[in-house]
Amino acid sequence: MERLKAARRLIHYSSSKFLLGPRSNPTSAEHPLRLSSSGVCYWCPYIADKKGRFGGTLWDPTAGTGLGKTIRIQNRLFGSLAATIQRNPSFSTLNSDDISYFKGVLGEKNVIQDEDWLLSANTDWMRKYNGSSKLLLQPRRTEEVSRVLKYCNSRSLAVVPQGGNTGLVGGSVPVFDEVIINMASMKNVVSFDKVSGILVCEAGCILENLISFLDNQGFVMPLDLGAKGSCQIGGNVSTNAGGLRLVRYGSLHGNVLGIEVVLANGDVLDMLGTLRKDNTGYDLKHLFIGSEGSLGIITKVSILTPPKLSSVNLAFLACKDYSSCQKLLLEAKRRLGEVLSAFEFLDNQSLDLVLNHLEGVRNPLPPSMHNFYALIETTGSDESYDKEKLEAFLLRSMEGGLISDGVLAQDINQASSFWRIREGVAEALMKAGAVYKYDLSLPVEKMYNLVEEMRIRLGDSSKVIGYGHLGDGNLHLNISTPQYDDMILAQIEPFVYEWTSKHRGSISAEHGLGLMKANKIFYSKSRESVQLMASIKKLMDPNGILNPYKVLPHSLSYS
Ligand code: FAD
Ligand code: 2HG
Ligand code: ZN
Repeated sequence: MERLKAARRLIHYSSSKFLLGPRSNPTSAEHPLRLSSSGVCYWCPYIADKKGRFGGTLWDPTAGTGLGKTIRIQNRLFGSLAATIQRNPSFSTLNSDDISYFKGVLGEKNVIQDEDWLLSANTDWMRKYNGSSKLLLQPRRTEEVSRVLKYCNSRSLAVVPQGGNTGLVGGSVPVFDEVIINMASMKNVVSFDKVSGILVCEAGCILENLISFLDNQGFVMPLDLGAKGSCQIGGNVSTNAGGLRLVRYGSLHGNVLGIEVVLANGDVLDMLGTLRKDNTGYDLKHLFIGSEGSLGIITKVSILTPPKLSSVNLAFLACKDYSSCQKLLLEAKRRLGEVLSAFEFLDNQSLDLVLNHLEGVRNPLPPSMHNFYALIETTGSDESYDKEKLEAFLLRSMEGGLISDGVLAQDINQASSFWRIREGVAEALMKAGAVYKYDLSLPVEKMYNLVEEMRIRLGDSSKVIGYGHLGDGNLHLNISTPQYDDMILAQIEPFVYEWTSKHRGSISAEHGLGLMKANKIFYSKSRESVQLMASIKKLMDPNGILNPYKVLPHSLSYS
């Protein structure tokens, strides 16, 4: 009887069709870092003041700027397990001549020393990582990036390339006093070819602006993620961001046709090709895709964009257990095939978190105990065919017991509200308290075992939630606690990395290694591979000025 009601609900919801433009962005991940007079950030759960008091633990923003000083990795600041990193003693410290030089190249107003601005740029989206840079530069042209890097290299001044600063592994902020090179001013679309769908743009273009631009041209961006309101295409390419549509369009290694990049010594590498096929030697652009600013600064990108298709449908579904989610994915791949454009999942603990912490979000399903939820999106060119296909799939899955309940969005507002649930989990976690974040690639059939094992390990001390891009085998395991606690961290790590490694997974599916996982790389890569990476880094950036302490293990980075 219940199943019958649910089936009726699905049909009822799907009775009027809708076309989706780019989604509105209620979840803009912009992190304004506005502090109220009480020192409470409007966005974050932590207390902060300008002197850098975070989470009640004094953090001295001036610490570590001198030669040989050490700094505690901020994500572990809250406990005694704090790892320490030494500032690379071969780096110089900024002086007034440097500032004058930068002003000469960039103009006075693009050389930023404003304290509030720097406080924000020194702090990552999660407010876990805090650097102490005294300088932020905003180049407007490739040539300016080139002159700045050439100079920094000659002076051994370390730099951090920064896009929208939405990264989740501490890669986009300085560790010590590195100069921040922020790409926000390079935000022009260079060209768009309506025949081939090839977009060429500067690295600082905000993803959401590109999505809107393409929508007006009748095309779509092959990449979409919850941080689209703030993240930049240069940051996306540098992290090889995955997101919500990878299951359909594949990774940026496939969609990016070319890049322009400035090397540590200031040389500009023009690889801004717009060809789909080009087998002339090593395809060097791939080195930079996912290199997290450690090999060069990406200044332009050329990307292949598919035409916008007229029919988009989105279903929000409940499943009784993880095994049903898995089977549903398999069925969706088999039966929706060419129209499937997203397959995301979240557990009921993730949904609860969103409902409890985000305003205006509601569960589209009647209150009932479901353990898992899936979002299935289709994108195709034939409305009636696509709808028929999806409905047949949903009814069949419901009859087969894979779906316990579900709704199909009937207009763009409903679709946005469904997406808001999924995209809002990261934001809800921030509001809930401290969070330990793990971004793992695992065999789909094993994936949720880790969440369950973690729950057993941690007992009632924390909330363990699992969600992510099921269609890509990517689990976002998050552990939410009232505050950071070393005892809890010691229960999580290295267990989570060992478990992942044992199942031949990846300890970073899509967020990168940044500072958080630089020393963990061996869980997913062989010694020989890491050694080769270190040799490439040495060759391309002999002074190690580009995003130091990130990506590669510290034992190899500045030897
Ligand atoms: P930043 O955070 O500024 O930088 C990230 C890294 O790239 C740093 O190492 C930085 O040094 C380097 N970098 C930035 N710009 C350049 C450049 N021009 N040249 C060279 N190096 C550069 N990630 C996903 O993969 N999938 C998701 O679904 C996803 N969802 C998210 C949702 C939310 C709410 C948030 C906050 C984050 C999410 N992320 C996701 C993580 C993050 O948004 C992505 O990693 C994004 O690609 C980072 O872009 P950015 O411009 O903010 O880069
Ligand atoms: C997402 O898919 C992001 O929502 C963030 O990659 C994941 O918060 C996370 O762990
Ligand atoms: Zn993700």
